[in-house]
Amino acid sequence: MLKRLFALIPAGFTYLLAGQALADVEMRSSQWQMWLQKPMSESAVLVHDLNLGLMILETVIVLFVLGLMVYILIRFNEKNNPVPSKNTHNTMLEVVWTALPILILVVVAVPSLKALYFTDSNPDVEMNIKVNGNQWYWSYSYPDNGDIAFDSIIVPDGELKPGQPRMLSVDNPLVLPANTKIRFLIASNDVIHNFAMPSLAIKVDATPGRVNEVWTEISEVGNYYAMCSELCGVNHGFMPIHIKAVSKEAFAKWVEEAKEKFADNSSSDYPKTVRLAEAVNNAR
Ligand SMILES: [Cu+2]
Repeated sequence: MLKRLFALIPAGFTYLLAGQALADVEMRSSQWQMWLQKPMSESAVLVHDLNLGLMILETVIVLFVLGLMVYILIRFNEKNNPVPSKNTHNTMLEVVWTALPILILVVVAVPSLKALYFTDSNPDVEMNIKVNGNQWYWSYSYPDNGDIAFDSIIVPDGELKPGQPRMLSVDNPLVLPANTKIRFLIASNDVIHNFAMPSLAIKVDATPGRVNEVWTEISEVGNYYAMCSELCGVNHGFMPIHIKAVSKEAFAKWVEEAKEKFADNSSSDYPKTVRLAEAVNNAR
């Protein structure tokens, strides 16, 4: 009995380590996570650093205001200050408490606008991806790679394979080359959806009738998970986004396979209504 228990220990460690490794490699939230996902693109690093800087600044301001309030409560209460001052104005103080917040906002605006312009568009992109939101799945197409087009539909709970995270896995992930500048052109076929990927600092509305743009350069090969981030109807929670970042060579190989696999899909908004209805019913 004891021997069998001991035999289980290495298996347990392997399980724990595998779980840990999965949490590190797979870009999704982990249990008790208190901070952002690890930034995996230049834009994400910029946004991450901006967030950290702002948090520090905000903490200093909150502590300063709290300190002032505590001081006023103690120093100027009725017991400690029985005869109140009759002063109502102090020009110097008023100038300072108007000018200082303006100055802080100007200081904050500089890195904010820098990050905003950097993440918005990049003239040197190497390839484009069209992203289309649908109720309730995503369609992707590759205009620069033989116009491959396919739908990406959630894997229902009963059909999950080992290693596929629940509610985040899809039948056809968005395969992308890592270390490549990619532009996403994002639109919708019905209502407003939102194409998001926390570890790449992407969150862009997919709006019917207009094309929104964002770019990225994924820094590492791996699986990246997210979900539609705009409440878009009853199955909003069942349209995950799975980006599978691969090496440039593996991507070139995948493109050749995908051209055959998705040969019947004439356009990106080709609706596989029957498959979708099944998937949605099973996921519920
Ligand atoms: Cu949606």
